[in-house]
Amino acid sequence: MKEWYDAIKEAQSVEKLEEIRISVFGKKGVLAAEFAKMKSAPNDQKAQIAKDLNTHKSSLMNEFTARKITLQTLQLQEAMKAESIDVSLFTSKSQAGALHPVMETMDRIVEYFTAMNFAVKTGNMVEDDFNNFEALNLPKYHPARDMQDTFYFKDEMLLRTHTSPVQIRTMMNTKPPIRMIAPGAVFRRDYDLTHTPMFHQVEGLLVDDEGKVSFANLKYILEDFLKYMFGDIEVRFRPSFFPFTEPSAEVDISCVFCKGEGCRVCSHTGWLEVLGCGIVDPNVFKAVKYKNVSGYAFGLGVERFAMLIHQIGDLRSLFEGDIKLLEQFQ
Ligand code: 2U9
Repeated sequence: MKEWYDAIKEAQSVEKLEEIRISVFGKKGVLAAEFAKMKSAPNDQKAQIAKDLNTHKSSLMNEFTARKITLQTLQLQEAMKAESIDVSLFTSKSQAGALHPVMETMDRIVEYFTAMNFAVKTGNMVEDDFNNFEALNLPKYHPARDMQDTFYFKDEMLLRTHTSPVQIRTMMNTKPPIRMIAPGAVFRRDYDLTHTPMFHQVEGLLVDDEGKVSFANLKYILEDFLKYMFGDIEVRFRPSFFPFTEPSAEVDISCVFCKGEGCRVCSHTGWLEVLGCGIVDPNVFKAVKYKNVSGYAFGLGVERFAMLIHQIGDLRSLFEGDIKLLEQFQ
């Protein structure tokens, strides 16, 4: 019997222990065989043999149960060890997406004007001559219409050179008053350090049906808007010319790089040009058949804003899809 006690004690796995259980306690096991042998023992010894065998049987069962619990506990510990996760381990950085700086800047601009109750309108990138030029007081001979500046299709169709056709179409199918912005991509045949053939604009238009809009209204909102975008800066208005506004102005902010001291970016002037604006030219209202109204309009290039906000030196880097640049905006 001793060998079976040893076998149970030394069993190294639950499976091995089960084999031993069958060999010891099974129908054809050693205990059954010993009980069978007892039948042929002398009668006066049978009681003692049976007693001894039953003592062994319960001792072996105790050993077996104890060993089984030990082996099961070990097995569980092994499994837990193998399946555990070390949360302190380093992992490779996950790739998170981010808005492109141009779109982020556009969203911020749109956010300001929607808060000021401007409606957001978009249109088509393929436009016709009337909506892109004629209605905006850019008559047939105007140099801006030149093949050099505009992408033309056949039948006087073209890629819009500004988002202004959105305002024209809005005025053609809506009565005044109007308070809207038109954000979107525009196209010009230009490619150098500061120009790309596609860029984004946000243009604004406000039309009052009582003829009460003044340049002071325009100055106020643009100054407030530029302070929202660039923080603590100075704003100045310079007289300028656009075919669709009269009077017109270009708007400068004090240089965000040198705080107006003068540096390479502002060509040592201390000022950066960021916007064009003006009072809508009467010829534009004539083209859309608006009478007795007045309004102001403005336009800006979103890439230029993004570059000034994020201190990006080369306009073209915004279009190269360079992951190293984009990762900085996560
Ligand atoms: C309507 C009437 C007037 C929109 C305007 C500008 C001045 C302007 C430039 C800024 C940088 C174009 O992207 S840019 O190169 N825009 O200076 N835009 S006034 O005037 C309008 C528009 C629509 C019906």
